[in-house]
Amino acid sequence: MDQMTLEPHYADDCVFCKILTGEIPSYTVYEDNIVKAFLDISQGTPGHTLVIPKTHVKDIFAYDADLAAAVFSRIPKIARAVKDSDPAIKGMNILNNNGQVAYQSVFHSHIHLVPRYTDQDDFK
Ligand code: DGP
Repeated sequence: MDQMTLEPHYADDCVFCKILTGEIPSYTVYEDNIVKAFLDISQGTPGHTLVIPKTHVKDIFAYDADLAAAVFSRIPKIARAVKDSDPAIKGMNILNNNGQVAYQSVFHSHIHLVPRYTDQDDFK
C-alpha cells in the first residue's frame, strides 16, 4: 500500500486543494505521496495539525477502502511526530468532522490532531 500512487484530483474552489497545489501557503508538518499534514490556521492548541488526502475527497462517506486504509494508517506516525516535537505535549485529541451538521467547514476531508498539555487552562 505504501507504494500506492494516487492520481490527484483537485476540486475547484477547495481551499485544501489550493494548499496541495501551493496556491495557498501552509506550514507543512509531514508529507508523502498519499497525505499532507500542515498546521491548522486556527490553532485550537499549539501544534494543532490537519492531515488531508492528496486527492480531493469530500468527507468520510466518499472514501473507498484503499484510500481510507492509506490515509488513516498514517495517523499514528504523524501523531507521534507531532507529540515528539514538544515534550510539553502529554496527549492528543484526534477528530474528523463529516457534514455541516457535524461542524465540517472545509469540504475536503481532514483529520484534526489537537495536542494536549498538562496546563490547558488557556485552551478550554
Ligand atoms: P472543520 O471545521 O473540521 O472543517 O475544520 C476546518 C479547519 O480548517 C479549521 O480548523 C480551520 C482550518 N482552515 C481553514 N482554512 C484554512 C487555511 O487556509 N489554511 C489552514 N492552514 N487551515 C485552514
